[in-house]
Amino acid sequence: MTTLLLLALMTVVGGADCVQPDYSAVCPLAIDPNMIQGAILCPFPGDPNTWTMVAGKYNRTAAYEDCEGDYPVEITPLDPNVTVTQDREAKTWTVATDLPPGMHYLTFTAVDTPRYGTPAERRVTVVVEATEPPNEPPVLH
Ligand SMILES: [Ca+2]
Repeated sequence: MTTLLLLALMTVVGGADCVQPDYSAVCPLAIDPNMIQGAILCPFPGDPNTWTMVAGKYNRTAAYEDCEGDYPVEITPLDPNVTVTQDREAKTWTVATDLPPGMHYLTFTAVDTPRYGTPAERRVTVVVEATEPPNEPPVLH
């Protein structure tokens, strides 16, 4: 019940007041704190109850915003095996990578650059645990 209330609160606050969501309070995985930079994001946007996946291709599409309105935002992954594409019109960012079994900490840096003034940077870490896929031996007839 407390978790649901917290999530509802985070959703409302995050959308209305441009506050960075942080799901560290609801993440059930045993996280290595040394691997976390910034806020923790769940692997499947809109589903903070799912933190694991079967190893393989991983895609994640979510929204981004700049609190002041329309400063250009550049999102880059720290891991060179991860790619990020941005749809600047829809203001969404899509992560694509391949995850072997194990814990994964995908860190991203978002920088917005006003025409005048100092660029502002934020880091977030998407946490996900990939499990080995089921594998039965082949069947011969
Ligand atoms: Ca800004």
